[in-house]
Amino acid sequence: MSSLPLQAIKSLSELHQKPSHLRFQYGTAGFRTLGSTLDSVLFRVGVLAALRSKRLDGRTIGVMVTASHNPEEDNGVKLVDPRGEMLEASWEAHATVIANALTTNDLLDALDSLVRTLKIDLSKPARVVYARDTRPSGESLISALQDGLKAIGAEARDAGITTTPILHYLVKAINTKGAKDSYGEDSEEGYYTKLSEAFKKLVAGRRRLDPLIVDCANGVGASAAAKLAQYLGDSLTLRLENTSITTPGALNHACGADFVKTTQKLPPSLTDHLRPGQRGCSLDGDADRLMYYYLDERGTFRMLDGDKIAALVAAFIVEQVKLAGLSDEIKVGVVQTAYANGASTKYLAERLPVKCVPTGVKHLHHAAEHYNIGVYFEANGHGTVLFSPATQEKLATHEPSTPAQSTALNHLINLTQLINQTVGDALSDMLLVEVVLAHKSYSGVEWDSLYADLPNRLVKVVVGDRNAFKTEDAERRLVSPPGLQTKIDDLVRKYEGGRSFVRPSGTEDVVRVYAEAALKAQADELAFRVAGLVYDTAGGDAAKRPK
Ligand code: G16
Repeated sequence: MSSLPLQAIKSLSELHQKPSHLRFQYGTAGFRTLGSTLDSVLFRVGVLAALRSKRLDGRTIGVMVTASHNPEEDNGVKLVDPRGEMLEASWEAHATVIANALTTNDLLDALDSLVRTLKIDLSKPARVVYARDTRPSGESLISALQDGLKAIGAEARDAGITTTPILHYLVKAINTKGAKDSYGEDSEEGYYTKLSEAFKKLVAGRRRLDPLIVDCANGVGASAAAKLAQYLGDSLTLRLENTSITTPGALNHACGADFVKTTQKLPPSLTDHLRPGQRGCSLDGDADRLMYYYLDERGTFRMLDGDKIAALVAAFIVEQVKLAGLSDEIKVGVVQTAYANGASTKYLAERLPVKCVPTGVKHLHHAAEHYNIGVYFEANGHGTVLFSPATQEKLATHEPSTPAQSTALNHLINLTQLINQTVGDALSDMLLVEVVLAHKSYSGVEWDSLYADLPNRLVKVVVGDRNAFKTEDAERRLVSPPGLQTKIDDLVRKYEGGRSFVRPSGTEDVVRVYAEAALKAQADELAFRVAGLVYDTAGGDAAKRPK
C-alpha cells in the first residue's frame, strides 16, 4: 500500500504557508477572495485534486483558476469532476478543511485523515488538467498549484489561459476519449471545431444573420471569441469589443455580463458601436455567462437576460421535439432560481414544467438532469441545456417517418453538439441563441416580446455576519434572523405585483436583496426598504447603509 509523499509535501508546503488570520471557504464557485491571499490555497488544491483523481481511479480532474465576474484583484479556484461537472458536494467540505489547516503539520494530519476516511488508494494514478483566466495574480497562483501537483506526484496538463467552459469541456473530453460517448477532441481546437461545425449545420439555408457585437469584458473571452470567429468563417460575423486583456484594471470594469445585469445598462464603451436594432451581447470575465441586448428604435436599451435566453431556447427545443414526432417520448423542463423574473416563470410555466432551486450552477445542473431535456439558466446569464443519455440515444436511433421529422431530428442532434453540456458557456450559448434567431427570423424586438419583464432591482447590503442569514424554499424565504421574513412579507404586501427575497451571497461578503413590482419606481423602493430592514436587523457597515 503506497503512502503519502510526506517529505515532498512538507518541504513544498513550507513555501506556501497559510496566512494565520484568514479562513477560507469552498463556496458556490470554489474558493474566491483577494488573489494575493490565495497562494496556500492553490498549493493545497493541487494536492487535493490529485487525491480526488486517485479516489476516482485516476480519472482526470480539472482545476480552474478564476474569479469570473469579480474585480480584477480577486481570484479563485474551483475543481471540476470527471464528467466536466462541479465538484461533488461532500468534497467541498474536505477542500475547506484542507485549506484551513494552520501549519504544515496540521496539513499533513488533515491529508492523512482524508486518505484514511475516504479509503483513497494512493497507488492509483493522479491526473489533473488546469487552466486560468487573464487575471494578473493567475501566473503565481498557477505555480503554487503546480507545486502542489508536484509534491504528490500528479500527472499534470497545463491548458494555459482559457475560459472556464473550455476547461470543463477538456475534462470531459479527456475522460471520454476513445469511448462510445466521446465528448470530442481533447483540445481547444476540438472545442472550436465541434461548436462551429454544429453551428454551420444548424444555420445552413437560413438567411445570414447581421454581425453580432460581442463585449468580451476585457477578459479571456476575448481571445476565445477571436479564435471561435475564425472557425465560424462567414457563417457568423462577430465584432469583438472590450478585448484589452493586458490593460491593468480593465477586466470586468464598466463592461461584461455582470455589469449589464446589475446596472441594466449598456456598457459605456459600446455606445458608439451599437446601432438601434442591432444585437449585442456581453460575456463575463471567464466567459461562462452571457447577456444579450439591443437598442430599440428610440435608442432605449433593452436587456435580454438569462431568463429571456431560457424562454427563447426552451420554446425552440419544444418545437423541434414536436416536429420530430417525439413529444410523447421526450419531455422538456426548465430550471430557474428565485432571481428569475416573475414574468419569465409565468411564461414558461404555461408551456412546460418549471422548477426553482437555490442559486449556484450545481443546484441547477442537478435539477436539470432529472428531465429528458433540461434547460437551466440563472437570470445572470449562466446556463445550458442538458440532454439525458437516454434522450441522446433516442435521437441517434429514432426512425423519422417524414422529411420534416428527419430535419427536426437532425436539428436536435446538432444541438447536442453545439451546446456545452458540462456547464454554462457564454460562447456556446451565444451560438445557440443565434441559431434560434436565425430559425425564427427574430430580431431582438420579437425575442424581447415573448413576455414583458416585471421591473426589478437587486441591491447588496454589507452586514456584520452574512452567515446569520439562513434561507428555505429555494432561497425565497428567510428562516434567520428570526422575525425578519415577517417584516419583509408585511412590506411586500403593500406593493402591486410585489415580490422580494433576501439571501447571503456565496461569492462575496454581502447579503443580496431582490425585489420586483408592477412599476419600476416601486421595485426600486421595495428593494431599498427591504435592504433597510436587513440593515436594521443585522447591523452593518454604516458607510455602506443602503441609500
Ligand atoms: C457564481 C455561480 C453562479 C452564481 C454567482 C453569484 O457565478 O457559479 O451560480 O449565480 O456566482 O452567486 P452569489 O449571488 O451567491 O454571489 P460566477 O460567474 O461568478 O462563477
